[in-house]
Amino acid sequence: MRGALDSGWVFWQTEPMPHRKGRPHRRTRCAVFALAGVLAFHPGVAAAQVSGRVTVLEVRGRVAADISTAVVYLEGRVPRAAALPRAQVAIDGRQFRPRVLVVPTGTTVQFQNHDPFNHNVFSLSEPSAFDLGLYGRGETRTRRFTRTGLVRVYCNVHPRMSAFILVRDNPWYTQPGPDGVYAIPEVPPGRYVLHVWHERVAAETTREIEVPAGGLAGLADTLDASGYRWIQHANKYGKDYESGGARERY
Ligand SMILES: [Cu+2]
Repeated sequence: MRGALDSGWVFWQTEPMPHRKGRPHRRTRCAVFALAGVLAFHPGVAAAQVSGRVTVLEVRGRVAADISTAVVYLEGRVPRAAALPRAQVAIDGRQFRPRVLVVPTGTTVQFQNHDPFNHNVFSLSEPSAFDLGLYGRGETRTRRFTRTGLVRVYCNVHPRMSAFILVRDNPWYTQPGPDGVYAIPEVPPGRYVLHVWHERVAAETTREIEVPAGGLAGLADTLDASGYRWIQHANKYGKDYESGGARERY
């Protein structure tokens, strides 16, 4: 999923240069790193890894099978974003793939319809509400996400279709592996709020962390999804789906 994301961030740092002919000079340096995995920082900016493990528990203490759809992210510093990132969400077999997508602010997401029938992608999530209208096989419609937050994405034709797009204002986020283990690389030292989000847990886990220069390991967070109940969302007009929602065959 993250491999489909083409994005970058720029850190600007102005530092004094040695005086030359009595005039102070300043030069601006920047470091760009891409979220696709190629990471490069200004050598003067120390950064380290933040790692840990997420557990999502279902009823009777059963461990959730889809931990890798959780999102771990750090809130705090906001670097200056560069480039215009793009990401893709495929619509295939009446499902959004990926179902959970994390993108930096400014990302244009392409919703590609691979099904041989129409879909209508929309969201009522403020401040990123949108409606791409009805479009058919082979067509792609796009939406640019400029505000941080969680965007719940649905289809106005198929009530069971849903996706989640988390829009973040910094690059320090990741999704755990199937075992819940995660690592966020290249985190500059400082104070952050660690968030752990999962679609079936109503209250996002948040807590303050202090990242030292050497990084932070062994973080452990357990989310309780045992109280989750599936509820049919409304259509784009805020009404029930005419097809009867849950009765539609999938
Ligand atoms: Cu649809």
